[in-house]
Amino acid sequence: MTVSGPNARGVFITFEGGEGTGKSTQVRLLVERLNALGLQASATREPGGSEGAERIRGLLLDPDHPRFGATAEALLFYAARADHLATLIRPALARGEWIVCDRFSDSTRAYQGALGRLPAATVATLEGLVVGDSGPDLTILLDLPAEIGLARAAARRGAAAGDGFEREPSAFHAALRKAYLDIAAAEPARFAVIDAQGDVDAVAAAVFAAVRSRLHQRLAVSA
Ligand code: Z5A
Repeated sequence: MTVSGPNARGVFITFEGGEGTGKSTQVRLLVERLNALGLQASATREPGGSEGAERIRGLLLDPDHPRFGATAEALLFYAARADHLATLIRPALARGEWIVCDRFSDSTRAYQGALGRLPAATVATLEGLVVGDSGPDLTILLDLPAEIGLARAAARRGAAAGDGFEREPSAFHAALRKAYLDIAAAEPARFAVIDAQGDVDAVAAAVFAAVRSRLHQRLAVSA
């Protein structure tokens, strides 16, 4: 089922949070649940999600290259986002579909803005230019003490080399958690903050409860 009538634009949900907080896992589970309800929903991710953006992802997350500075990173993330929006997100929303995205603009606000010290006004200018009125209807912030997320990500990675973000010290990841909570507190109508310490099923239940509570009119189902 797609969305029709006065709410012809689809629904855009983003997941945010630090490393290893379970975003990819929960994006997949939410899309499966929406599809099971008969809704046309797809998962995507940033950086990436479209062919051009995936190429830029390769530059940004190259384990053999140190991190670019915050300005270069913001421009690259926004170049990728422009392609992702133009080729995948906006067309899907125009068809009335649901898009569930693993990271989006709030990642740039947190990583390049708050942590990279790029002025908030600069990040806001890029966001206005590229995203405009195509921002998310709901953003789920998966909140977890940094050390738990880092341990989960390290266990999954095994012996593989981490990228430049994963090699940041633990103080970086703790500051990132606070930055995300500050961003969410400034926009409580858009954000749902979920405690991600529970097991996968418990977190998935909390995520769906937030979707149902915030988007019940768009869901139009009794789940
Ligand atoms: N970045 C940026 O700086 N600016 C931007 O604008 C954007 C991004 C868009 C992308 O990294 C990097 O780019 C990211 C920010 C930066 N840097 N970092 N760090 P990525 O896409 O490669 O990785 P990530 O976004 O950080 O996600 P992740 O590390 O892959 O983690 P995750 O998606 O949140 O978690 P997961 O893969 O679902 O789960 C991790 C492991 O934990 C896995 O083994 C799961 O099975 C397990 N897991 C999941 N949930 C649970 C629960 N509930 N309990 C126990 N174990 C669990």
